[in-house]
Amino acid sequence: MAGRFYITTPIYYVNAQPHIGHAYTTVAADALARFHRLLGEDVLYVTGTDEHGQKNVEAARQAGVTPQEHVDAKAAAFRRLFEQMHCSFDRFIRTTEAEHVRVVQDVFARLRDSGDIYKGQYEGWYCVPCETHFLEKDLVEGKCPDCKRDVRRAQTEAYFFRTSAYAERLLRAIEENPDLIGPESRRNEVVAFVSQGIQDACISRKASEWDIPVPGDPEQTIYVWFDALVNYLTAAGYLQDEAQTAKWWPPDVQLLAKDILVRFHGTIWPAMLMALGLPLPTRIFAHGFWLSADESRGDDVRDRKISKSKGDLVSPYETAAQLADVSGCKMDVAIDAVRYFYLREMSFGLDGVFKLEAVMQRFNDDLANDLGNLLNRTLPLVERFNGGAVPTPGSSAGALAEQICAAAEGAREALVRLDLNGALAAVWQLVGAGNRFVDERAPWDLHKSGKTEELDATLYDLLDCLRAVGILVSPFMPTVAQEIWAQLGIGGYAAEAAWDACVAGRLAPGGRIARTQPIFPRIDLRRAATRLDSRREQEPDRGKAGEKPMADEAIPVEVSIEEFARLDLRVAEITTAERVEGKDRLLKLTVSLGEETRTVAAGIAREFPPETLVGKRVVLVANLKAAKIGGVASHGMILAAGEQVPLAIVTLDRECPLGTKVR
Ligand code: ME8
Repeated sequence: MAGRFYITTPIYYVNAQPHIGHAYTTVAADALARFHRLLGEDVLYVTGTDEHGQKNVEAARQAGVTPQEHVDAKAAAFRRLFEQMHCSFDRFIRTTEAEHVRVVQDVFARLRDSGDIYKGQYEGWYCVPCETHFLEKDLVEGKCPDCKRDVRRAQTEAYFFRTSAYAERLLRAIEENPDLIGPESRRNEVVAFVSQGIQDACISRKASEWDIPVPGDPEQTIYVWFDALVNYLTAAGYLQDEAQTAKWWPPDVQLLAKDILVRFHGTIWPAMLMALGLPLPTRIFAHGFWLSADESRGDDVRDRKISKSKGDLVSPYETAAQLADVSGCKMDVAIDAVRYFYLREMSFGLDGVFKLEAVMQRFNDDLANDLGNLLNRTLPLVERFNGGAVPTPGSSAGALAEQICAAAEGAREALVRLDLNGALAAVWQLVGAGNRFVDERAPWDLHKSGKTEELDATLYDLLDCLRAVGILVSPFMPTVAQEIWAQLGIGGYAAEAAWDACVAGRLAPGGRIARTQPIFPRIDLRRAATRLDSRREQEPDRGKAGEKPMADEAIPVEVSIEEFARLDLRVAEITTAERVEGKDRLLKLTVSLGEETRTVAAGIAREFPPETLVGKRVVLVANLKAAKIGGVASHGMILAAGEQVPLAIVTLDRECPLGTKVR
């Protein structure tokens, strides 16, 4: 009997906009989940959102909504993105769900009863943005070792989890199960971290309105990380349904990136499970980071990973929209192409660099020239030489049987090892073999010389190969797989086929193909570059950059308060201002929002000499889509009065902290 497969992603903080990094882990998990469904396994694939923590209270206050309204909207944005990215999660878990809150409190109470959680004095350092406590020795040059920001002294009564008691057992478990933590380089980091001696983890803090109360102690709430890690148990039915828990626990694969491996998923998490007497996950795998193109050099990649402040890299959906725009393919196909790019471009486990140009290049090379080409060559041949019907194979068919088996076997082995791009490489070997087969067999010559049986066998083999390719690509590109099957005239769903059907000869003869438009129209890369540039310029910062004033009719007569609230206006200080060569209206400004610094282009150079602007407190539209203006990558817009010509910069009439919301 086929087994079961439980796979998780991290649950994401709702204080960021969902971006490529979140989509990457969730798409990777989706491909693995879909693969295991094809193996006939019962799959539980869980993703979701991490919604407690004081930052949400602050963000909600600034947005003028309740914390619950705030996290509801943010969680919906994550869920929407993952659905748009064709992720077939079985459960979207949110830490504010009542059931989860109860499980967290029960787990806490159990561990306190067993003595694994105790009350003590906490003395150390606290990083507010990371919501993490650190010991003196963990700080890097006196700053937070994770985000490198200032930390503050913290001394308070708190609950501790006895992580230290599990260090030896954890090291033994890692040694005995080399697969437990991967890849190897990351496993070594965990071993080094645990071997140097781990401290007990502080897992509570002074009560706050938005976090989960410590059961029986109104003075304390549970630390967000403890709460978040328990999600994996909640989703498996732990302390809710014994049969469910027995079925799903432990997870087969837990995916995350390297940022949250060593301390959390590699140490506290397995120690918590040991303390609860539960089996450890089979594999915890930390992949690398997506980096933005201009930041890919150097050793320390941590703080250069792609994050919410990085303009057009933020939205995977936008990447797909751009791809659909320049290629003319369907949006669903573009989304699959972005999924393909993510999983093919980056070796699972290493860092990768994101460039839209590279997405377009792969679209042309792998999807249009290889896969699309095989389909687009085969179908017209079947129309021309066999009236659009799947021929009867005859005894000489099966010439691609070995290649089909090799691809299915290679991809299966790779996917079991979590080598997603290795699996795609194996499938593309088959696509390449199919294309070579067309050239070698030259069906047009077989037709000319009247070799009907050979011609039929050739056409059948090609169609049958495409059928198998459809199944093999379906974990990565589910819509494309279905398009391929539809064009081959196969009923049913590629994604619901069986992996075992990836053997030659399973295509029923006699069916009719149904050729439509090419799935992947080739992109003219030169024209695409121009088109993308103009698309970027058309979008934000109209007027102020002085390049494209907004048409009057585009200004709605009325906006609702909700529409207005979508604007994120913030107090900012101009820290540098310089002219842009060759652009007499443009200034390149650096503005500080307190914790964050942005570059902004503003079309105000004629009216406002740069030296008069430095030190001015202004109002920044902080959530304006990033755009390249006159060669400057601009992340926001400062407000100024005046239609075509800026007459005055909007400033503040008294002091207030940088980053304060303007309403
Ligand atoms: O850490 N490249 O949430 P988070 C690749 N709530 N993956 C990236 C990435 C990038 N540039 N940026 C983010 C948290 N990720 C906690 C997790 S789990 C019990 C609690 C992905 O929103 C990657 O999976 O900061 C990373 O581990 C995760 O998002 C961090 O998400």
